[in-house]
Amino acid sequence: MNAPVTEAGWDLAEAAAVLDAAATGAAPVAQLTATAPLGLDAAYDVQRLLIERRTARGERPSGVKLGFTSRTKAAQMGVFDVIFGRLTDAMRLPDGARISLDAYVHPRVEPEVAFRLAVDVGPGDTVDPEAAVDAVAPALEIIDSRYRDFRFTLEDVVADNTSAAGYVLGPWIALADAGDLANRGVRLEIDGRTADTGSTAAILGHPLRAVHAALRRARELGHPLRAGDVLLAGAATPAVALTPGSHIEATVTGLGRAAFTVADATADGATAPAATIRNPS
Ligand code: OOG
Ligand code: MG
Repeated sequence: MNAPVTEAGWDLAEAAAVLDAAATGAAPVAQLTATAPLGLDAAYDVQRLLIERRTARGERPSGVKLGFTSRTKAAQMGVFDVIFGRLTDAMRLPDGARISLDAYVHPRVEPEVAFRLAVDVGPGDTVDPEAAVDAVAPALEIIDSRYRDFRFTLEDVVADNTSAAGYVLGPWIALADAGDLANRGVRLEIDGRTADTGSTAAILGHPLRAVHAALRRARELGHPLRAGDVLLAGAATPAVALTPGSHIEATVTGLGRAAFTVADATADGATAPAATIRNPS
Protein backbone atom coordinates (compact mmCIF):
# COMPACT_ATOMS: atom_id res chain seq x y z
CA MET A 1 0.00 0.00 0.00
CA ASN A 2 1.18 3.53 -0.71
CA ALA A 3 2.52 5.39 2.26
CA PRO A 4 0.02 8.12 3.05
CA VAL A 5 1.65 11.50 3.57
CA THR A 6 -0.21 14.13 5.60
CA GLU A 7 -0.36 17.86 4.99
CA ALA A 8 2.21 18.39 7.73
CA GLY A 9 4.52 16.12 5.73
CA TRP A 10 4.15 12.98 7.81
CA ASP A 11 4.97 9.71 6.10
CA LEU A 12 2.65 7.61 8.26
CA ALA A 13 4.21 4.27 7.32
CA GLU A 14 7.60 5.64 8.31
CA ALA A 15 6.21 6.87 11.64
CA ALA A 16 4.79 3.37 12.25
CA ALA A 17 8.17 1.83 11.39
CA VAL A 18 9.93 4.09 13.90
CA LEU A 19 7.52 3.16 16.70
CA ASP A 20 7.65 -0.53 15.76
CA ALA A 21 11.46 -0.51 15.90
CA ALA A 22 11.33 1.24 19.28
CA ALA A 23 9.05 -1.55 20.59
CA THR A 24 10.97 -4.49 19.14
CA GLY A 25 14.33 -3.01 20.12
CA ALA A 26 13.11 -1.77 23.53
CA ALA A 27 14.72 1.59 22.78
CA PRO A 28 12.76 4.81 23.31
CA VAL A 29 12.24 7.45 20.63
CA ALA A 30 11.33 11.15 20.58
CA GLN A 31 7.65 12.09 20.52
CA LEU A 32 6.37 12.27 16.95
CA THR A 33 4.65 15.58 17.65
CA ALA A 34 7.98 17.14 18.67
CA THR A 35 8.70 17.32 14.92
CA ALA A 36 5.37 18.43 13.46
CA PRO A 37 1.67 18.29 14.32
CA LEU A 38 0.17 14.91 13.50
CA GLY A 39 -3.61 15.10 13.96
CA LEU A 40 -5.78 12.47 15.61
CA ASP A 41 -6.94 10.74 12.40
CA ALA A 42 -3.35 10.42 11.21
CA ALA A 43 -2.37 9.11 14.65
CA TYR A 44 -4.98 6.32 14.36
CA ASP A 45 -3.64 5.60 10.85
CA VAL A 46 -0.14 5.19 12.32
CA GLN A 47 -1.59 2.85 14.94
CA ARG A 48 -3.25 0.73 12.24
CA LEU A 49 -0.04 0.60 10.19
CA LEU A 50 1.88 -0.37 13.33
CA ILE A 51 -0.47 -3.31 13.93
CA GLU A 52 -0.26 -4.28 10.24
CA ARG A 53 3.50 -4.64 10.70
CA ARG A 54 2.86 -6.98 13.64
CA THR A 55 0.28 -9.07 11.81
CA ALA A 56 2.68 -9.31 8.84
CA ARG A 57 5.07 -10.99 11.31
CA GLY A 58 2.41 -13.51 12.26
CA GLU A 59 0.69 -11.88 15.24
CA ARG A 60 -3.08 -12.11 15.34
CA PRO A 61 -5.52 -9.47 16.54
CA SER A 62 -6.89 -10.56 19.93
CA GLY A 63 -9.00 -7.60 20.98
CA VAL A 64 -8.97 -3.93 21.80
CA LYS A 65 -8.34 -1.66 24.76
CA LEU A 66 -9.42 1.70 26.00
CA GLY A 67 -7.23 4.16 27.83
CA PHE A 68 -7.93 7.19 29.99
CA THR A 69 -11.42 6.01 30.86
CA SER A 70 -10.80 7.06 34.46
CA ARG A 71 -10.01 10.48 35.77
CA THR A 72 -7.11 9.12 37.83
CA LYS A 73 -5.32 7.68 34.80
CA ALA A 74 -6.01 10.76 32.69
CA ALA A 75 -4.60 12.99 35.41
CA GLN A 76 -1.52 10.78 35.82
CA MET A 77 -0.60 11.22 32.16
CA GLY A 78 -2.14 14.61 31.42
CA VAL A 79 -4.31 13.30 28.57
CA PHE A 80 -8.03 13.70 29.06
CA ASP A 81 -9.54 11.99 26.00
CA VAL A 82 -10.54 8.34 25.88
CA ILE A 83 -8.17 6.49 23.54
CA PHE A 84 -8.53 3.21 21.64
CA GLY A 85 -5.78 0.68 21.04
CA ARG A 86 -5.39 -2.78 19.48
CA LEU A 87 -4.26 -5.99 21.16
CA THR A 88 -2.55 -8.97 19.55
CA ASP A 89 -2.05 -12.54 20.76
CA ALA A 90 1.66 -11.83 21.22
CA MET A 91 0.79 -9.36 23.99
CA ARG A 92 -1.15 -11.98 25.93
CA LEU A 93 0.74 -13.48 28.86
CA PRO A 94 -0.57 -16.50 30.75
CA ASP A 95 -2.01 -15.91 34.21
CA GLY A 96 0.83 -16.54 36.66
CA ALA A 97 3.50 -15.97 33.98
CA ARG A 98 7.08 -15.15 34.86
CA ILE A 99 8.21 -12.34 32.61
CA SER A 100 11.45 -10.58 31.80
CA LEU A 101 11.66 -6.80 31.59
CA ASP A 102 14.27 -7.03 28.83
CA ALA A 103 11.70 -6.70 26.06
CA TYR A 104 10.33 -3.40 27.38
CA VAL A 105 11.49 0.21 27.54
CA HIS A 106 10.09 1.35 30.92
CA PRO A 107 7.10 -0.90 31.62
CA ARG A 108 4.32 -0.08 34.05
CA VAL A 109 1.43 -2.18 35.26
CA GLU A 110 -2.18 -1.37 36.03
CA PRO A 111 -5.17 -3.44 37.17
CA GLU A 112 -8.00 -3.70 34.66
CA VAL A 113 -11.39 -5.25 34.00
CA ALA A 114 -11.63 -7.30 30.80
CA PHE A 115 -14.75 -8.18 28.84
CA ARG A 116 -15.07 -10.93 26.23
CA LEU A 117 -16.90 -10.33 23.01
CA ALA A 118 -19.69 -12.86 22.33
CA VAL A 119 -20.26 -12.13 18.65
CA ASP A 120 -18.44 -10.97 15.55
CA VAL A 121 -18.95 -7.26 14.97
CA GLY A 122 -18.13 -6.08 11.48
CA PRO A 123 -17.51 -2.37 10.90
CA GLY A 124 -21.01 -1.94 9.48
CA ASP A 125 -22.82 -3.92 12.18
CA THR A 126 -24.93 -2.34 14.87
CA VAL A 127 -25.11 -4.41 18.05
CA ASP A 128 -26.50 -3.94 21.52
CA PRO A 129 -23.29 -3.47 23.56
CA GLU A 130 -24.71 -5.30 26.57
CA ALA A 131 -25.57 -8.33 24.45
CA ALA A 132 -22.23 -8.18 22.63
CA VAL A 133 -20.17 -9.35 25.63
CA ASP A 134 -20.68 -12.58 27.56
CA ALA A 135 -17.93 -12.70 30.17
CA VAL A 136 -15.83 -10.54 32.45
CA ALA A 137 -12.43 -11.14 34.08
CA PRO A 138 -9.95 -9.41 36.37
CA ALA A 139 -6.89 -8.42 34.36
CA LEU A 140 -3.51 -6.74 34.44
CA GLU A 141 -2.20 -4.56 31.67
CA ILE A 142 1.47 -3.86 31.03
CA ILE A 143 1.86 -0.49 29.35
CA ASP A 144 5.17 0.65 27.92
CA SER A 145 5.35 3.95 26.11
CA ARG A 146 7.85 3.86 23.29
CA TYR A 147 8.52 7.55 23.94
CA ARG A 148 11.37 8.82 26.06
CA ASP A 149 10.49 9.50 29.71
CA PHE A 150 7.01 7.99 29.20
CA ARG A 151 5.75 11.40 28.05
CA PHE A 152 3.42 12.06 25.16
CA THR A 153 0.56 14.07 23.74
CA LEU A 154 -2.82 12.56 22.86
CA GLU A 155 -1.73 12.04 19.24
CA ASP A 156 1.62 10.52 20.22
CA VAL A 157 0.06 7.93 22.53
CA VAL A 158 -2.62 7.00 19.98
CA ALA A 159 0.05 6.49 17.29
CA ASP A 160 2.01 4.35 19.76
CA ASN A 161 -1.00 2.03 20.10
CA THR A 162 -1.89 3.53 23.50
CA SER A 163 1.31 2.15 25.07
CA ALA A 164 -0.12 -1.39 24.81
CA ALA A 165 2.58 -3.95 25.60
CA GLY A 166 1.05 -6.92 27.42
CA TYR A 167 -1.95 -8.23 29.30
CA VAL A 168 -2.82 -11.02 31.70
CA LEU A 169 -6.36 -12.31 32.15
CA GLY A 170 -7.71 -13.95 35.28
CA PRO A 171 -10.56 -16.47 35.02
CA TRP A 172 -13.56 -15.52 32.88
CA ILE A 173 -16.91 -15.33 34.67
CA ALA A 174 -20.14 -15.40 32.69
CA LEU A 175 -21.60 -11.92 32.69
CA ALA A 176 -24.92 -13.41 33.76
CA ASP A 177 -23.28 -14.74 36.95
CA ALA A 178 -21.07 -11.74 37.69
CA GLY A 179 -23.72 -9.53 39.27
CA ASP A 180 -23.70 -5.77 39.24
CA LEU A 181 -20.30 -4.46 38.13
CA ALA A 182 -21.07 -0.80 38.85
CA ASN A 183 -18.94 -0.39 41.96
CA ARG A 184 -16.42 -3.18 42.57
CA GLY A 185 -13.19 -2.68 44.42
CA VAL A 186 -10.05 -2.92 42.27
CA ARG A 187 -6.76 -3.59 44.02
CA LEU A 188 -3.19 -3.75 42.75
CA GLU A 189 -0.84 -5.69 44.99
CA ILE A 190 2.92 -5.72 44.67
CA ASP A 191 4.77 -8.30 46.73
CA GLY A 192 1.70 -8.79 48.89
CA ARG A 193 1.30 -5.09 49.68
CA THR A 194 -1.48 -2.89 48.35
CA ALA A 195 -0.01 -0.45 45.83
CA ASP A 196 -3.25 1.06 44.52
CA THR A 197 -6.96 0.76 45.11
CA GLY A 198 -9.87 2.02 43.07
CA SER A 199 -13.38 1.21 41.97
CA THR A 200 -14.90 0.03 38.71
CA ALA A 201 -17.18 3.07 39.09
CA ALA A 202 -14.20 5.21 38.08
CA ILE A 203 -14.26 3.63 34.58
CA LEU A 204 -16.57 6.01 32.66
CA GLY A 205 -18.99 5.82 35.60
CA HIS A 206 -19.65 2.11 34.91
CA PRO A 207 -17.26 -0.40 33.31
CA LEU A 208 -19.90 -1.54 30.81
CA ARG A 209 -19.75 1.97 29.32
CA ALA A 210 -16.29 0.98 28.15
CA VAL A 211 -17.93 -1.69 26.01
CA HIS A 212 -20.17 0.96 24.42
CA ALA A 213 -17.18 3.23 23.84
CA ALA A 214 -14.99 0.49 22.38
CA LEU A 215 -17.69 -0.71 19.97
CA ARG A 216 -18.37 2.85 18.85
CA ARG A 217 -14.70 3.62 18.28
CA ALA A 218 -14.09 0.29 16.48
CA ARG A 219 -16.96 1.16 14.17
CA GLU A 220 -15.65 4.66 13.49
CA LEU A 221 -12.21 3.28 12.72
CA GLY A 222 -13.57 0.42 10.59
CA HIS A 223 -11.89 -2.07 12.90
CA PRO A 224 -13.57 -5.51 12.82
CA LEU A 225 -14.07 -7.37 16.10
CA ARG A 226 -14.58 -11.10 16.49
CA ALA A 227 -16.28 -13.34 19.01
CA GLY A 228 -13.74 -14.16 21.73
CA ASP A 229 -11.93 -10.84 21.39
CA VAL A 230 -10.79 -9.23 24.65
CA LEU A 231 -11.78 -5.72 25.58
CA LEU A 232 -9.74 -3.98 28.27
CA ALA A 233 -11.90 -1.30 29.86
CA GLY A 234 -9.08 0.95 31.10
CA ALA A 235 -7.44 1.29 34.49
CA ALA A 236 -9.20 2.80 37.48
CA THR A 237 -5.90 3.53 39.24
CA PRO A 238 -2.56 5.08 38.24
CA ALA A 239 0.00 2.74 36.64
CA VAL A 240 3.03 1.62 38.65
CA ALA A 241 6.56 1.01 37.29
CA LEU A 242 7.59 -2.66 37.14
CA THR A 243 10.75 -3.67 38.95
CA PRO A 244 12.74 -6.91 38.75
CA GLY A 245 11.79 -9.66 41.16
CA SER A 246 8.33 -8.37 42.00
CA HIS A 247 5.08 -10.31 42.22
CA ILE A 248 2.09 -8.44 40.78
CA GLU A 249 -1.54 -9.21 41.50
CA ALA A 250 -4.81 -7.51 40.56
CA THR A 251 -8.01 -8.27 42.42
CA VAL A 252 -11.50 -7.19 41.45
CA THR A 253 -14.03 -7.80 44.22
CA GLY A 254 -16.22 -10.77 43.38
CA LEU A 255 -14.34 -11.57 40.19
CA GLY A 256 -11.04 -12.95 41.47
CA ARG A 257 -7.49 -12.17 40.53
CA ALA A 258 -4.85 -12.10 37.81
CA ALA A 259 -1.13 -12.26 38.54
CA PHE A 260 2.38 -12.44 37.16
CA THR A 261 5.94 -12.36 38.43
CA VAL A 262 8.83 -10.29 37.13
CA ALA A 263 12.07 -12.25 36.85
CA ASP A 264 15.07 -11.12 38.81
CA ALA A 265 17.40 -8.87 36.83
CA THR A 266 20.29 -11.19 37.53
CA ALA A 267 18.47 -14.48 36.92
CA ASP A 268 19.67 -15.21 33.40
CA GLY A 269 17.56 -17.64 31.46
CA ALA A 270 14.75 -17.57 34.01
CA THR A 271 12.99 -15.15 31.70
CA ALA A 272 10.40 -15.37 28.86
CA PRO A 273 7.65 -16.25 27.97
CA ALA A 274 7.20 -12.48 27.55
CA ALA A 275 10.42 -11.93 25.67
CA THR A 276 9.88 -14.85 23.33
CA ILE A 277 6.14 -14.50 22.72
CA ARG A 278 6.23 -10.79 22.37
CA ASN A 279 8.57 -10.28 19.46
CA PRO A 280 8.37 -13.27 17.14
CA SER A 281 10.71 -12.59 14.24
C1 OOG B 1 -1.64 5.10 27.91
C2 OOG B 1 -2.53 3.89 28.16
C3 OOG B 1 -3.66 4.18 29.13
C4 OOG B 1 -5.44 3.06 30.57
O1 OOG B 1 -5.86 2.00 31.05
O2 OOG B 1 -5.87 4.16 30.91
C5 OOG B 1 -4.35 2.95 29.56
C6 OOG B 1 -0.60 5.28 28.98
O3 OOG B 1 -0.94 5.62 30.12
O4 OOG B 1 0.59 5.15 28.65
O5 OOG B 1 -4.06 1.85 29.16
MG1 MG C 1 -4.77 0.28 30.49
